[in-house]
Amino acid sequence: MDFAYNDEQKEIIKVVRDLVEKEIKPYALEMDETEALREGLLDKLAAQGLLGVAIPEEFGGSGLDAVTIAAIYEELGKGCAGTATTVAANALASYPVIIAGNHGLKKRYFDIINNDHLAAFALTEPGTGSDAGSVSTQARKTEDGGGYLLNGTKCFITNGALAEVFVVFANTRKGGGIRGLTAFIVRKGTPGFTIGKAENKMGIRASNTTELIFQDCFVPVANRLGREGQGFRIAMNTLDAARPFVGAVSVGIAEAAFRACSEYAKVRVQFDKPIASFQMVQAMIADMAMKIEGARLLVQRACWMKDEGLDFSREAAIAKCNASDVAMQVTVDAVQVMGGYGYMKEYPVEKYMRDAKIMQIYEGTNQIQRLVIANKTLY
Ligand code: COS
Repeated sequence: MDFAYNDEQKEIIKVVRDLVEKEIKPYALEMDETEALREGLLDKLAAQGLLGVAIPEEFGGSGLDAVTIAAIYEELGKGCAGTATTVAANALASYPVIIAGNHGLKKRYFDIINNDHLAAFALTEPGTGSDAGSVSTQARKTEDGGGYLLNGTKCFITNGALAEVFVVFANTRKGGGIRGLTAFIVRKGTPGFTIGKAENKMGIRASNTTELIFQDCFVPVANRLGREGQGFRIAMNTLDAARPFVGAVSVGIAEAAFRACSEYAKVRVQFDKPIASFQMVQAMIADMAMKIEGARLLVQRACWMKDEGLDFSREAAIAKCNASDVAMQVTVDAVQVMGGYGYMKEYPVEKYMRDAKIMQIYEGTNQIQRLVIANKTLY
């Protein structure tokens, strides 16, 4: 068992950390307020290959292992979870193609991302959240059999207005249900495909979240991922792969909040002493440290299991659920340690607290994660 990053991983982490310190952290609040990435930031992220971390090398990506990807996302999470979400959505939208795309589709899809474009994963609908099998977007085969007409609305889609390509889940069976779920690749600008309203969110505000609307949108058979009815399994395998990365971003948020409130506690003087010298504050700091260390190890273990080709579905759910709960607890406590100042936008911890909340919700609520963990533990 080796707990250390290798030299290559250390070098990658250093490059990302420098980028975060210089280009992301100083502008995190500004991006939170303008609800957009700073001009030019996406190009800088793309120039470091961060949009294609999950894409295999043979298709022009960096083909990084999950442990390294998680380390990258933790660094991004320390700087701005909205930016991390924008970038991580590309990995989320890469997995269905890695899992089920044929060679030609992979080449076409990944060439677009490698050309510095964002991608999006579109499963959720107004009536479809935790019950992922209940997708009501329809994919009706055209009479000549050459393709499908997509009709329906997706919501809460990260990168909706920014992405060039989308993985869209629709139902090819009349009655709907899990067995009809099918995944398609749809390019921005395809007739019948429009971007709906952008959401005004509590946190991760630098990331873009929109509706997607499909009205008789023609998608050729060649853009179908796998077979009809394979969509649910593709979605589940994708979420398994991506959930540890939500855990990694959560660890980043928690670490940033922990550091901010620790530094503050050392200089904030009350009753003639730095508040860090008071045992009640020390207990909070110690609890935060334990939770963060544990969360990081669980994220790394889930990623390591994936890299080793082991069954990691349960560990992915554990990693995501635990780390996001930790991020919520730690950020709430960080605000508490900083008192009134923690509540103000002058300090970064209120943003960390808002950002942490979505980690418990997206890519499967923590209730669903507990369900997965319990089922995989009991049966
Ligand atoms: N990997 C592979 N296959 C899986 C799987 C996984 N992780 N989870 C379920 N399956 C398979 C099952 O084996 C089953 O296959 P068979 O019918 O061939 O036996 C099938 O999928 C249905 O499984 P199940 O009955 O458990 O499905 P449910 O409808 O009960 O849903 C949950 C399972 C709740 C786990 C699933 O709907 C889920 O993950 N929901 C959350 C969705 C989500 O994360 N949304 C976030 C939005 S996307 S960012």
